[in-house]
Amino acid sequence: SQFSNKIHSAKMEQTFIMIKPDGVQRGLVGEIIGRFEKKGFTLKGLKLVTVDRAFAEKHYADLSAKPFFNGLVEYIVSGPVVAMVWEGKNVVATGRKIIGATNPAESAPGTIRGDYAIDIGRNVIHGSDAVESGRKEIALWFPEGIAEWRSSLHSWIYE
Ligand code: IDP
Ligand code: MG
Repeated sequence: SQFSNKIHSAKMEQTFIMIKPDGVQRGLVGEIIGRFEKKGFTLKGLKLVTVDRAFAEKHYADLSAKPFFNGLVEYIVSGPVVAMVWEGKNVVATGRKIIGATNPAESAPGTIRGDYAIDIGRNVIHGSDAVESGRKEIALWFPEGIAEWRSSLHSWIYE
């Protein structure tokens, strides 16, 4: 074909992305999904869910010793969130760049947190910090599994 078959060796990854309750309440769902879509990443899982304390504590288990842990859990259970799985080459690290620094005071303009957030405890969005934590988070949030499909745009996005 006119297209290289290098796509078969492209290092595909998956990441767990969550639009937090403030992002949902503020009407940022479409904007955020659009940024990942337009970049070229593939949506593999999507749902609107309200989680309970125990679930939020599990998701943020690594932070349980932090002084802000309780407030963080309260924040995450305060309303529905949009849970997603996105797939693509380097999507974990690139997703974190699209999201921006944890503290919106330090997030660059052009990033989601840089453009739409002010306080660290209302920073709109979560993204997995490594491929392995992504795997764990996807298993936690999508025990039912995720969609299996391949975008027909694949060869227009990957060389
Ligand atoms: P990340 O979301 O950029 O990966 P983490 O260090 O994993 O940042 O922290 C998880 C979440 O906990 C942050 O997104 C933020 O909402 C909250 N958080 C982190 N540090 C603080 C803090 O110092 N005060 C209040 N909330 C915090
Ligand atoms: Mg984190």
